[in-house]
Amino acid sequence: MKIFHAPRSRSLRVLWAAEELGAPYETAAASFARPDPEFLEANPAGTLPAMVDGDVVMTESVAIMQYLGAKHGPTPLVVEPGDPRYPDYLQFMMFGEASLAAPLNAVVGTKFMAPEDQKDNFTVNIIKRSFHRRLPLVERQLKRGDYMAGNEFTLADISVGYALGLADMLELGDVAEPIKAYAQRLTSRPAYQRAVAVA
Ligand SMILES: N[C@@H](CCC(=O)N[C@@H](CS)C(=O)NCC(=O)O)C(=O)O
Repeated sequence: MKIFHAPRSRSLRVLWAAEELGAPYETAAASFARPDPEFLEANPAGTLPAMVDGDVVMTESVAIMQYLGAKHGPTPLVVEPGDPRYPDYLQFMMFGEASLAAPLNAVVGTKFMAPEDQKDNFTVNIIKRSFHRRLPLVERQLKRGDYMAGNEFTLADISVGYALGLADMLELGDVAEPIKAYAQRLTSRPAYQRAVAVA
């Protein structure tokens, strides 16, 4: 399996999941600013990640994690339908990208590419506020267990954990103590440490 990767991009989710699952992979350095032909063939949209596994080509980080979980399972990292934790697992798997990380792309673009006098703008400020308004859902979940789907770490935590790390990198502001402690639990995992060290 080849993963097109750039440090700190959403391909980190895929590397992290692969490390947790013990799934073998190789990486190819990729840039969405200057995509090379091999990367564009795997993902004509030029977004990261892209994953090629034989005839399988996928480009959505959360979907790739689920593909890996199914391929390398059964594993406690995946919660199956029928398990009482399944609705939370499903919800936070999606929430991490759709509600938390996806809107932050506009913040990333503005922070790194906007002219100085356009960095502080109405849209970006709304997105930052709305990120913080969504965090109470994470906080409520942490009152129910140590992770998003109960007391065991699952792939849903990689989905949410990546978004929390992205917000931190963008200096979006302080989060509540339980969320800080949760993020710390996630980033201290050996599999995360191995994934984040990949260049
Ligand atoms: N929903 C996609 C989002 C992919 C995405 O936006 N990736 C970023 C890097 S973290 C990117 O390639 N941005 C450049 C662009 O949108 O052109 C996923 O979760 O994989």
